[in-house]
Amino acid sequence: MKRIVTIQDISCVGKCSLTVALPIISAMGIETAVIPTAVLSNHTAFKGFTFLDLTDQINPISDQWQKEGFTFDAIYTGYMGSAEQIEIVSDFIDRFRRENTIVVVDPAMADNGELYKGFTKEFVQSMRVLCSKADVIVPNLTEASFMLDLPFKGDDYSKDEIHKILKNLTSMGSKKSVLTGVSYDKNQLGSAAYDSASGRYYERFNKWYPVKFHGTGDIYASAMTGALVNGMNIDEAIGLAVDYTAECVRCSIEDKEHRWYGVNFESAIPMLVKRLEA
Ligand code: PXL
Repeated sequence: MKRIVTIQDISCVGKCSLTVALPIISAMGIETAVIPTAVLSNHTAFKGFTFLDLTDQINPISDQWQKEGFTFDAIYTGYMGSAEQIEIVSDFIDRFRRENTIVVVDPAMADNGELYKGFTKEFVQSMRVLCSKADVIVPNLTEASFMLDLPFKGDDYSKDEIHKILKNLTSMGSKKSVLTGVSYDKNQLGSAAYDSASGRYYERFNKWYPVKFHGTGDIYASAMTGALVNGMNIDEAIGLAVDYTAECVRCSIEDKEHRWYGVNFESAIPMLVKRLEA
């Protein structure tokens, strides 16, 4: 069985980061090891939250894992609590990366044109350095704009602009870049990717639902990472992640009692599993 380690916070309520990565990647038939970078009562889009930083646990866990000889087919990082934590996670990648390890970095730090609570320009700079180590990075358009120092233009991007952004993202050092939240018309939403080795671009779309939900970026990145580890190429992986994320949104809209803070990713798991069997 393939094994992924995912390194991100655990928001105890909120359906994001580890509480979606763990079930989604497990459902895809992949063992999922975790390093929680922080424990929050709930994610930071709520008015209040508690935050226990676990930075000082990362190196002891890594030392113990090296003694045990654990290896990983992929290292997938998400929300980080601080620049110091990013440096330690960067060392983790150096210690555990082997020839075929897929390193996926989701620079989860911003959405809708704004940085999440507590993040600064200096943090963005640290995230650029972490992204330079990745095989694949998965920013949304807000995160890409912060990392490339570009104005965020909402839904108003042409295909040429998206291609330029994707290419410039790989100039920071990753082999491939994936952009989420891409739309060229009001009926379709999806993502686009660039492979710097081949110079090829890819894009996949699904229905555009006129609602914004929290946590879709983490769901997308988890499904895409699982798909890559299951042997899909980047085109297939972004296609599966787009379709699964759209299905999560559809299920949430259908559920009249859906909670505002996350999507009904659970109801869409059968679709994800079926697609892997196909
Ligand atoms: O979904 C990204 C995310 C992850 N973790 C925490 C967050 C957020 C977004 O707000 O607050 C703690």
